[in-house]
Amino acid sequence: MRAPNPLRLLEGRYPLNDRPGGLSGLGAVLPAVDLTEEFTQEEIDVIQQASHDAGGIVVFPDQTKLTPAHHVAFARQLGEIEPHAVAAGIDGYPEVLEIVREADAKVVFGEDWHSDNSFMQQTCSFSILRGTGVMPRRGSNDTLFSSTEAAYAALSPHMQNFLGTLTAYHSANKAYGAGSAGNSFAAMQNTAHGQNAMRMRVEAPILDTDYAHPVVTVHPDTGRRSLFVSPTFTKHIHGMSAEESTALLSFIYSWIAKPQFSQRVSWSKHQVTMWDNRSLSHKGIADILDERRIVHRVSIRGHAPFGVEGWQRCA
Ligand SMILES: O=C(O)CCC(=O)C(=O)O
Ligand SMILES: [Fe+2]
Repeated sequence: MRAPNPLRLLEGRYPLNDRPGGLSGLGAVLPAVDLTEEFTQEEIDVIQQASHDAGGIVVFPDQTKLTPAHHVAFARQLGEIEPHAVAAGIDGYPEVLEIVREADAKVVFGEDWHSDNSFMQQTCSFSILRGTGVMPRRGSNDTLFSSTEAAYAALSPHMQNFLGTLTAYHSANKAYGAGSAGNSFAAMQNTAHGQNAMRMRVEAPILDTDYAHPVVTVHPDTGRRSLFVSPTFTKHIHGMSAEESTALLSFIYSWIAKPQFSQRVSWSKHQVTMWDNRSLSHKGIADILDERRIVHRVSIRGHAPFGVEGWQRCA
């Protein structure tokens, strides 16, 4: 029996990227964590706190022994798993979304900014993305993150107050529905050849329902405020004309995309990256398409996002 010492998980922790002029605090690497272990609640708390301290991005390198079963088991320790509502999981593990990008991919899953599952009523807290043994060379096809908390904090108090009064509709149909380009249901099935393509669920009732969420959300653990809209899933701002909504949303999208709020996460084989969708927006960069890339995602169900009015800290 090892002595209980949750802080052992932080041994050797280092910042993801101490870029001069950038958000040096965004992202931490935890080399001492082996995700095949079963953790105590205290240890899970330490990992979550490390994520909060790093603005929501934690990287676990060299998880060479991690199987889909371990991936699911670790995710379960963080909360209830939310299988993707439109795309089907892999055989034997419906909770695991396999994202295959062929070397000549025409369609890239998650290519534009978004927060995972913002189209659901209970959105996603953490996503845990595992790089498999099939990954392109380091520095290509990275995942780009933006701190929507830093983006909110940098707005003027007038704009912060105004946005805090608004709600916006999020829609799975916008991204995956029949009429949409790029990421659509049909197009996503072309992410890879034949049996490697993403498989869609036979039934996806989420395509028929949009949900309204606050434009400014409050993180239940940290109390930090965030901008919670995205070009992938947000349709329009409640109570505004189309012209007003489009103009305001495009301002927020370009604000969130500013480099000073961002962090680029490069991949190695068997690397796991966990991020907090309540603090960040992200996108898959497809810059050098000459090697295959296979990643597995498991996402944790969060809660219906809290707005600035009347939010409560979760117990
Ligand atoms: O492939 C990537 O880098 C990110 C894709 C994505 O948006 C996701 O896994 O949630
Ligand atoms: Fe995503």
